[in-house]
Amino acid sequence: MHNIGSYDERIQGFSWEIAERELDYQPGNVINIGWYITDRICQMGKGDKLALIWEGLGGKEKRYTYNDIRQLSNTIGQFLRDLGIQPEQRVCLFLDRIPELYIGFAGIIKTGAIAQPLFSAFGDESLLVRLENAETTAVITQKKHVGKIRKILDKLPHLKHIIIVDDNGKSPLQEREVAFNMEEAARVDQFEIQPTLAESPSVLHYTSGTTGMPKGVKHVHCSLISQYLTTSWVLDLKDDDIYWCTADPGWVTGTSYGIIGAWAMGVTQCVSDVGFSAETWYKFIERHRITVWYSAPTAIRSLMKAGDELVRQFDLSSLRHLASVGEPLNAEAVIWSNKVFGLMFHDSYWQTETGSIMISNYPGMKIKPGSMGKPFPGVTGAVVDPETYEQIQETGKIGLIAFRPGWPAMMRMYWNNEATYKGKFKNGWYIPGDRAYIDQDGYFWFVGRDDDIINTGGHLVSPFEVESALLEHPAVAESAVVAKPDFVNMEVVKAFVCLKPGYVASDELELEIMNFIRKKLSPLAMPQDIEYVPNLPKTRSGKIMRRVLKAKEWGEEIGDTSTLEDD
Ligand code: 6R9
Repeated sequence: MHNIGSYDERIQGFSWEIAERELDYQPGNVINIGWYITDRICQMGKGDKLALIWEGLGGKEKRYTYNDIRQLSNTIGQFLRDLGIQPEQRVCLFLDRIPELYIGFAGIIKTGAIAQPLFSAFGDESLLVRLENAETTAVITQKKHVGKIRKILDKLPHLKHIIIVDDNGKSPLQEREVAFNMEEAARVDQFEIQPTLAESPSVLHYTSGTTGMPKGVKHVHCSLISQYLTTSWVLDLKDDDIYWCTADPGWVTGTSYGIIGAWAMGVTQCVSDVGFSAETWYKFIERHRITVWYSAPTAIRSLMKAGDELVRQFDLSSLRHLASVGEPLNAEAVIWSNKVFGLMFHDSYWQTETGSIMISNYPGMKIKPGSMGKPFPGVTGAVVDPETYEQIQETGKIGLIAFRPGWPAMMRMYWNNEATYKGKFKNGWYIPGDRAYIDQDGYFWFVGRDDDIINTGGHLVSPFEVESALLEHPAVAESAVVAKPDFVNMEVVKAFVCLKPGYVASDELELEIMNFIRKKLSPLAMPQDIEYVPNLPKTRSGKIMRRVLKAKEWGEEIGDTSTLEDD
């Protein structure tokens, strides 16, 4: 029996009280996610149960029980409090997928501070804009990443502490740096957890903006209510499951479902910090007898590419439920997974902003391959007219996806950016910025994004951010960045570049520019292709028409170019 029971019955008479009851939470009371994902599970008698099985390079493995993560998160919390970290200050996690990332997350939240996870692959520029915008007080990081912080330290007056978790004392610590070793520190058994309330801030995730710099999405402690119930009903976790969420906590999937959801249910999670290859992933599933697997279309398409024969070399019979998020999940991928694993990937749709799954295919419900499924019970979803924001009643007509605000995990604000936040609400709807249609059975079908943001392997990259970084290269006069189709990543970054006088187009220069962006921003934001052009198509008002360049890449009709500069 699936946790959700029958979808249609859950829709009738739905109330978030179902989750509140299961969490023993009463509105108005203290709610601290850090307590819920560690102490509460121990109080339920599961202190000796495994919370985390971690694997790193070179066959390293570490295991932590719920009592371990309770004590270790206390230890980190105490260390932060002793440093003087105050509730609601931002503490950034700039770590590879090591145990300190997962346990540190809980530790930060226990103090009432706000956890700000960032991908450790970020370069100094990506890091700078996010730490500057959040006015971050402390960063928890590793020796190998500290150089990137040192480089930008002068520009970060708010950053008081750089906490290094793997300092070996070999080279001297520099200004504002302090060493903390989670494994060696004296374990703190009793810690006074900050009595946060439903609306107290908990997590700050950065997501790419269309025209401006990245936006900090502020979440609050009661997001737990949605995250818990969606984990239960969509991912269908049960007490004896071994769960693997492949997402990095630098991305919202890695926190909402790679830390909070599963631990709030007291389930054993596995984490791999080894990187992707089809073989290592299958081995990981086989070795740990993974039962529930939450992944992303890019990974699934890479597995498809690796072929059916490889799958047969492993015993993957432990798997019982598969789910996916981040980009459109092609019908072929769903059909393929059913062929090779005997299970279909269940697509789910949501955003950093929504904090929890909004539209999904549920266990036990008929899957239409290629469809995102139906709104989560308790969430009112629709498609609306892009001009009037009136709900579209007509079956199959494309409009903007829209949700009625009111589910617990919804963002509460874009950090220091109320105007952009307000702009996301129209006619009483929250508008995520994606286009879709609804079929006669109420299933949602994704059509595309309503903006220029590039979705590369599930990661959102802002053309604006890449263009800004490109301008910092001495050879670049002007550039336009668009999505280029790609089988595995769905989209990759492509840059059209006009060179400054005196620079000559060459393959070496292309490589140099690519590398420049990789270091400044991240490997994902790095253009996979650079095309030198003498000039860029622009509107009469001087705006670059990315649409024209993108249509060319995708072999589509260019559409209305009446505002094009030299038509
Ligand atoms: C969780 C997450 C959100 C954007 C979203 C949409 C795209 C996510 C999708 C999907 C098609 C799906 N997206 N899931 N598109 N089908 N199942 O991905 O958060 O990084 O904020 O991205 O990703 O465009 O608006 P985030």
